[in-house]
Amino acid sequence: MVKEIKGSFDGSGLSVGIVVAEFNDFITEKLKTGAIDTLEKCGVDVGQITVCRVPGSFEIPAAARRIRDEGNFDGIICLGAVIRGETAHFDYVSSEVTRGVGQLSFESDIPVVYGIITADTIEQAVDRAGVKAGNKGAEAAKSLVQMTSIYSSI
Ligand code: INI
Repeated sequence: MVKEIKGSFDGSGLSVGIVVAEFNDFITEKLKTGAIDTLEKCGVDVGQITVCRVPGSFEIPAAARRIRDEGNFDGIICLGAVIRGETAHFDYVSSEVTRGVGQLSFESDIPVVYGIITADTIEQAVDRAGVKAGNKGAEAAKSLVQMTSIYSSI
């Protein structure tokens, strides 16, 4: 008989950190709201959610690492929006935040999930923050709850 490990979406009892970039906050606030709504739907107590605001997406991995090191969280959600139209250094910021969150996720005992929008235009970013193409913050929150359950089953 094959053993199968499969995550659940029961987030009751979890303590969650959310690191959110203030840059492009007209987008990132929607991601934050989507993430918190989804966590609550999964049974996470709102009093067990801590939001840490950082200036921009570049600062997300370092802040998330400190939150991880603090030791009181079951998982961390990283939220930001990097928009190509707005910066010549789009490629640097987007690749650094992606690399940093990925590395932190890989080296951490708790799940660290990626809810960073990297978009060519403001319209694309708006679509991915709840207008046409779902809400990346909500998706990240769902993944977080699922991954905490998977980690505890492995
Ligand atoms: N930060 C973002 O989160 N999104 C962006 O689109 C962006 N642009 O366009 O530059 C951005 N820049 C700020 C960066 O993340 C840092 O906060 C800044 O460089 C200070 O380290």
